[in-house]
Amino acid sequence: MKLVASKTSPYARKVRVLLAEKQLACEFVEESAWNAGTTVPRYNPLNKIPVLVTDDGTCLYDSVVIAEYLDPLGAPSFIPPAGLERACVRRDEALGDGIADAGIAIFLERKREAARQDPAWIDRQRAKVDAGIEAVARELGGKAYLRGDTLSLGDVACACALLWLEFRMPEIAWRSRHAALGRWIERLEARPSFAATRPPA
Ligand SMILES: N[C@@H](CCC(=O)N[C@@H](CS)C(=O)NCC(=O)O)C(=O)O
Repeated sequence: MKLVASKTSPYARKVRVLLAEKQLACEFVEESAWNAGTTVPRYNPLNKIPVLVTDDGTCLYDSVVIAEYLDPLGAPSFIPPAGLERACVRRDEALGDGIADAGIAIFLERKREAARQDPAWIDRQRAKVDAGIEAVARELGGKAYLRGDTLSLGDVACACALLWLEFRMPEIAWRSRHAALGRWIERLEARPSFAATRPPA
């Protein structure tokens, strides 16, 4: 299989961490939907990465669907099999992805020329980012991981989103307000899967 993705996308990093944790062989095809002449629409009509192309040529998007497909392909499992535990992990994943969505909306708005930027839109997205970070901190509490002692897909998604914020919007400085989140993310960053998927400087 191959993964069509950029090295900076938080959604792609979530998938790349899963691939690395499960030691699944996967070719990395570096692409961005924003490149002139991008090939991403060949794989995803929505022109978004990541896309996982299976060995029989099936294109899977988005990252939530890719995670669903990858989880049973190798140990350890990052998604509980059923019930409220599974729903909570998927909810935590949605929280992480939602923080990334709001952060990226701000990042893109700020790329527009200053006179065309909408401060009210930026504030609206920033409120989601801030409330999302607070929710991750609340969910973690004093635990090792969001769901207790076991690393789950929710931790991976939230960590990828928070690390993306640090990479693109360092002024948010969430670590300075949330020491427990800082310790949690340091443990995650020490894992080879996170170390191998750091965005380029
Ligand atoms: N919900 C999607 C989000 C994917 C997404 O927005 N990817 C960004 C890169 S970080 C992208 O390709 N954007 C191109 C665009 O919006 O045109 C997922 O989880 O895969």
